[in-house]
Amino acid sequence: MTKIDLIETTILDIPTIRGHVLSMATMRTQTAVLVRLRFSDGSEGLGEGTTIGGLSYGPESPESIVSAIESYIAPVLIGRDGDDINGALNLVDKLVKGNRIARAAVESALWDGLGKRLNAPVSQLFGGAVHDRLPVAWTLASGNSDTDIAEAEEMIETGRHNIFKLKIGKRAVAEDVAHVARIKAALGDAASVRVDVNQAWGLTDARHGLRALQDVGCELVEQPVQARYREAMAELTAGNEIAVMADEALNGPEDALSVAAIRAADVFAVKVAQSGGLKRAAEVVAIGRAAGMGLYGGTMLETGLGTATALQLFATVETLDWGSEFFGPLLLTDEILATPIVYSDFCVEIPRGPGIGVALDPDKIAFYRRDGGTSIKAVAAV
Ligand code: MUC
Ligand code: MG
Repeated sequence: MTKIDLIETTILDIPTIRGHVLSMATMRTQTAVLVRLRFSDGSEGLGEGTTIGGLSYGPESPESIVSAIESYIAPVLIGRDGDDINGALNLVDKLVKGNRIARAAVESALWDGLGKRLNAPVSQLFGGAVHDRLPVAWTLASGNSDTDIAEAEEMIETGRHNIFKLKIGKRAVAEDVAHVARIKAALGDAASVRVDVNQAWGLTDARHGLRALQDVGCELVEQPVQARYREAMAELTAGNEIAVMADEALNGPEDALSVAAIRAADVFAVKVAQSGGLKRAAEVVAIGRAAGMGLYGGTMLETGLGTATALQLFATVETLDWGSEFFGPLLLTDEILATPIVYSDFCVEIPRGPGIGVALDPDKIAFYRRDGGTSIKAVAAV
């Protein structure tokens, strides 16, 4: 048996290349929780648990991710068989409710470890990759229309991105619509323009907003109202041609089923972390496919590590009608991977190699680490 000997968490704070202005917070730093598992045969597994804007995006913070792993997940997994991922997930599901990002980070490290021991990419463990690259969007969120236009034009010219997600919901609806209209008019048919409201609108604002956005050539609206207002999402979905995407409303397969059942969206933004791990994200994908939902690979703006993890899963998904947004590492001022993920021809490449397919740069981890990481060891392994 390959035992789990050690579970270690490390918090990293990495500056962003510019302020990332969202309806609920402006990010100038991204904070990632790295999880390292060491197994009795000397192999290791890496995972990442990352959220956005502290506690402003959702119910977990970097600090709560560390505490859930340190106090509740690590103690029950230490000493267990590292190859028995389903056994570990069932146990953690029983003992830890919510805390999906924390659970996902540990699960990712289990898959990475297993893949490395088997000398197989994680995509192989999920049935095999059907893509070697995925279309990848960029988020325009500088808070200024002219800066956003210049940024988008450069992205198109350099072949990096031609799908843009605009973060709106902070200003009045009419101002936001004018901002989207200006950007769409400037970019024209060279770009797909979409928006993410991050739950900021009430239903009345959303009714006006969706109609107006549709008229200015915006193709999709992500999470216009609060996640819990599923009937409102269903009304907006049924009442407009513009696609409605569920993001914060999708916390795992149970949510996927409820959203699909009342058609509270046209598209699922499937996120590994928000789903509660790779397996649950695969279940969200399966429910979405069965319900005829459009699919999109979503991000929590992870570093290259979490991004590579998600790429391993989404490489196995045949139909990603709306592409992906796995650009997290590009929003950061520095790279923490030994070899960066490759972006070219408006796509992101799926890393090759065993496990998640990437390695960390130890100097960068030492530079960006915040005090307060933890290490839980098996008594026998100390
Ligand atoms: C979100 O709400 O989708 C994804 C891209 C981005 O800029 O922010 C995230 C979060
Ligand atoms: Mg979103």
